[in-house]
Amino acid sequence: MNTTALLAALTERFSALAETAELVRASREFRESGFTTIGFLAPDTVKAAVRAEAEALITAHGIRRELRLAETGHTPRRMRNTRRSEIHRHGTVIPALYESEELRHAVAAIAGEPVLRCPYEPEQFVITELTASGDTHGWHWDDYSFALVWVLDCPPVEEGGFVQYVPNTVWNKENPRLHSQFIGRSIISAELRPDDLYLMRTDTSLHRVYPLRSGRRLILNMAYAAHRDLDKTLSHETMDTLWAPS
Ligand SMILES: O=C(O)CCC(=O)C(=O)O
Ligand SMILES: [Fe+2]
Repeated sequence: MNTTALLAALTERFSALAETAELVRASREFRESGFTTIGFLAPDTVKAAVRAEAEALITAHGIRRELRLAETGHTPRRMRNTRRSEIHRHGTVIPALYESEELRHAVAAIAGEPVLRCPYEPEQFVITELTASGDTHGWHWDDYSFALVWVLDCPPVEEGGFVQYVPNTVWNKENPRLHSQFIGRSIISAELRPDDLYLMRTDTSLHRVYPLRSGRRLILNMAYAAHRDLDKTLSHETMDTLWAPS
């Protein structure tokens, strides 16, 4: 299927979704907890095309990262990534989906507010692969309000790779006080399966991927902004460090 046909399949799915119980449930869950799984948002044809492109890109342009980031309390990143610039240069489906206004409108219906393209290009989308025991995307917040994550491959929950989050927390980059965020708050864990999508309020949810014990995990993260993000002066240290060419 070419990109135009894939976008048409998405449009068809979105028009069938309006006001369905699934959409209403997801929207309520997202507003209550800052997280919801929304695998119903895309048809299998679109998911298969995203997976095929992500697999090809991570194989050809994946870079291994092993570092700790001071801005998030020295939490680890152990992963392989393909950055936005490579995806944009060598991909077709993923950049076209990111540009899709209809996709943003569908996400906005769940978020309950307008969903905008991320104004800082390097943060718009990234492919992340965890392959080795101990691989993780450690505790952090993101700069922008929303992440739409396409789960392309994921081991069973007993092997790790599920997502954990603590909603309604605030990121102070100069002094993240990571451990203090957990005191008196609950960590919520969500099981993910291949072909899931999830939406997270990533600027105010401290989140991580539970370290892998075995197996493999592959995701595409599409980041989106809210209007409030455009008024903030955001710095981009974690992303600049994380996605720097090496
Ligand atoms: O891999 C995931 O599920 C989360 C990814 C993430 O938090 C990020 O890319 O900022
Ligand atoms: Fe994140």
